[in-house]
Amino acid sequence: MAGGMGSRLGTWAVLVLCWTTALTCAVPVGPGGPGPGPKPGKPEKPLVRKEWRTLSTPEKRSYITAVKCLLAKPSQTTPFNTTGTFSRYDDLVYTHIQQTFQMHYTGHFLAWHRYFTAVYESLLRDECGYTGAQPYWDWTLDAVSPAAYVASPVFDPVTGFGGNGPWVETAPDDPFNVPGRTGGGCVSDGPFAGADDLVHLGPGDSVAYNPQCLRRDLSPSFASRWLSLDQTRLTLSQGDFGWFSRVVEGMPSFDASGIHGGGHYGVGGRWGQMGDLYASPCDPIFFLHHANLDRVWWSWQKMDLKKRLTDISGPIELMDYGNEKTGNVTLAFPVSMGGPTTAADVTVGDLMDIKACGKGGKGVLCYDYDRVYTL
Ligand SMILES: [Cu+2]
Repeated sequence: MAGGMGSRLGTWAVLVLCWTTALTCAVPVGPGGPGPGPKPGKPEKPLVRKEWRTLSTPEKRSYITAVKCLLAKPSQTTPFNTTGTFSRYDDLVYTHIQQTFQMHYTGHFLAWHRYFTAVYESLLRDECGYTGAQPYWDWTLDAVSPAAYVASPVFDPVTGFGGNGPWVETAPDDPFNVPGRTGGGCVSDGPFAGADDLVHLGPGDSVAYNPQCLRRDLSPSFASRWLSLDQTRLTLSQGDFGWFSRVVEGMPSFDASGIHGGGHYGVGGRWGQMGDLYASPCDPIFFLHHANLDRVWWSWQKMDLKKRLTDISGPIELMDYGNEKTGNVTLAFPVSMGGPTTAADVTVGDLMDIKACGKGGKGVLCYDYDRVYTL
């Protein structure tokens, strides 16, 4: 596969650079409030998350309508900072950008994104009248071939999120040239096409107001390699959480992407927001991809649930797999979505059980998946 050492070194150089930058970014602490979090006395039944293609056309429409509602509602970030967050949707993107180098390649990567996706789900429901659950994208169904990938119902122009952007040239020695990329320009069909100001933050760690279109750069051969059922099964076959999480996340190299990078670069390629480590939530497909990664984790947990509801490890600091800087994440490790999302601060331990529901007022998450993966 193309990419090789050049992409590895280039990505690493940027990682180190951005890591230094991220250290100067303060993370606002949330006041707690609506969204997921302990809701004493409120009996809850888990929402059941389903695969995108199994939703009815009206269900798909109501989800997209709620996403567009979040994109149109004003940001609540203003009291916390004076950044370029414009929409309520941007509040989540902002949180992701600010914490990028505190929660990727760490032990709490999966827990953090589990909470992030649940907060998004509750914003759609609480603030935009959506009545369903967050859908997921089971990319293993599409990764059977590059042609099947491009034809995914997720990219459908009428009942999905639209597809690719037109081809954008890249220098052949560009270290971020995703192997087999096919687009790069503004998404040209579907519900998010035609808006040159759908995205307001990024690229990279910039939180200045920067109106842009939504771009995609589909990389079908790359996606069919990393999002395959074989790769997913390899991930699920890991015996402990530390290795499971590492195989999900892979390494910052196109030769070792894992299922996480498979979805990001398979959709975002070189130029699309999904390929941007910081600003990737700008593409609404982010949340369907992360819901499925969460489903992979839940599938893995369910294979030995009692044990795996408490199995957590992995570094507190980015890539510190040898624990040379600090120790491992534990169940007591704090997870915050930052002030603007108004979601309560929780711990990793609060995020281990997706069906915690009421639990004497202490349950944070309350959802389930209609189907899980098995080995
Ligand atoms: Cu992320």
